[in-house]
Amino acid sequence: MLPLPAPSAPSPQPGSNRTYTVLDYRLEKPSFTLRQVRVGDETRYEVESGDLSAPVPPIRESKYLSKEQAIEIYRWMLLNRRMETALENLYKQGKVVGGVYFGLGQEGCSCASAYALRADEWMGPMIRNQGALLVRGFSPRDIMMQYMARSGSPTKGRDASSHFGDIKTRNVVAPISTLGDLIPVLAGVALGARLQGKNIAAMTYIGDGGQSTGVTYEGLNFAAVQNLGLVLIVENNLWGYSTPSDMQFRVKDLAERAIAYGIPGVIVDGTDACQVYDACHEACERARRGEGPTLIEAKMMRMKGHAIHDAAEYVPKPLLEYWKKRDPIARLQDYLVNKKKKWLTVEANAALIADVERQLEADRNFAVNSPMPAPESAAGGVYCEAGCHEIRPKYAMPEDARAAAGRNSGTPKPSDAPVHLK
Ligand SMILES: Cc1ncc(C[n+]2csc(CCOP(=O)(O)OP(=O)(O)O)c2C)c(N)n1
Ligand SMILES: [Mg+2]
Repeated sequence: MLPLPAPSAPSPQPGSNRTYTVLDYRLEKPSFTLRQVRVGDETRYEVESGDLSAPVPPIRESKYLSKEQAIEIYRWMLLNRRMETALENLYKQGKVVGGVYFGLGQEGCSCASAYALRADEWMGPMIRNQGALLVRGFSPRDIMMQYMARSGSPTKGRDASSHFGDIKTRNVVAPISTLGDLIPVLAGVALGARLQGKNIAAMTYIGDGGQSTGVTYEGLNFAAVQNLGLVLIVENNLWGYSTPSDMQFRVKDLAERAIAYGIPGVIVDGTDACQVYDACHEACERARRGEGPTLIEAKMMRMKGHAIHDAAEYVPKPLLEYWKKRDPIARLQDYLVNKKKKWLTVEANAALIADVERQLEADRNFAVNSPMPAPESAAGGVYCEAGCHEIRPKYAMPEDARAAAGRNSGTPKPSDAPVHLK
């Protein structure tokens, strides 16, 4: 097993002055307070204080992204947005089985974070991270078939919405609805890789609401003490269902929580894909060096209700208007085409958008015209069939098994379990 590196967070001596830093990539720091009001029988919110007319900040220059990479992220974000618009229409046509969850306003966070992972690394997305699924190699047709419970969907019509992954080729752990449970799972993935002799980044997401769960603490603390390469993105989109974040936690920034775990905490503007990428890239590099987890708080706004059934009447309209001006796709487009970079000509941008629409149209047609599962297949895939859970080491044989192989013709004994888990 690789030696455990020393924890990188500062450990002050008793009596010394404690100073901690939380890296903040943002170029603006929006701060609003909300007031709860009753309208008839309903609870709503109004903006009590904060500058709603603040100018939109520029995109922060990326330290790492090349022209090609920045354009590729922009394309994923467009595909993410257009696919969700298509899903909304499919729902309204009665073709979706169950609900639809949107990541509107969060595409930069989903796509740029997933883009920081290498193909051999792992991620566990949540419901709003459909952009991350696209970056990991699922196609819009997979996701649309899934929502319509078609037989060709990743779960072959067994589950609607987002409960699917791919542990064989795309290294995606299926989302777990119980908020926070993905965190120890991804910590375990990083541990598993390390036992096989490799430090990898294992990325997952949690919302501002979900981060309050006990399992979030347990999973992240475990990753911290074991120096596991977990990259936890706390998507602070200001709402957990209809509860504003002020009513969920007392800390100013959720990244402050990293201090108590003894790990780095970073804040980014979640509507700026370049900031998201840079913070995730640095966290992944840290993971690959075996230095442990990073908590990245991405601040943005959930621009729709919790799911399609929720009209989000409780959200103050001026706040929506404020964040609408910070649309992650419009900002990145402006950065690439008009303002700073001029990396895309107007014509090249139009061609890229047309190409995304063409792909989406083809995938939508494919998904809509694909069959529902055959009724007689309903009981299939419920129980484990021979070989369906064969789990092979992905990176190498575990160190102890390798040692055991040297000793006794390749068959590890139960007593060869990794030392530190005994
Ligand atoms: C442990 C647990 N408690 C409650 C729920 C029900 N639930 C599902 S989503 C949600 C709100 C989540 O808010 P947040 O974490 O901020 O994520 P967002 O929807 O804003 O992306 C709740 C309470 C759950 N799935 N799991
Ligand atoms: Mg939230």
